[in-house]
Amino acid sequence: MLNKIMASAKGMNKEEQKRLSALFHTYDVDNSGRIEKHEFTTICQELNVPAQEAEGIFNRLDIDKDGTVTLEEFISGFQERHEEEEDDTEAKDKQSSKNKEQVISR
Ligand SMILES: [Ca+2]
Repeated sequence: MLNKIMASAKGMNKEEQKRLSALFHTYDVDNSGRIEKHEFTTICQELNVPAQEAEGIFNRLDIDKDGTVTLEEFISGFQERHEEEEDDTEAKDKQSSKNKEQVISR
């Protein structure tokens, strides 16, 4: 499992991995090692993220659809989005994604 984390985090700098890890633990209120859906939606409510958007983000992160997001899924999800950004988007789109990320990580 650790190898998979390392593989999916390839190309991501240490600083960013550390930041995502810290962010994960912020969401993981009960320190279960997984973000439960209700933990995620509760925090999104506090950040005034619309429930529908929160649900969409959660579903994207929850790769195996078991209703929880592990650190592995969390990092993979963000990594995939970074790859998408670099693939075919202009700087303007990148900026709007960045803003979204800041809303999530606040
Ligand atoms: Ca999951």
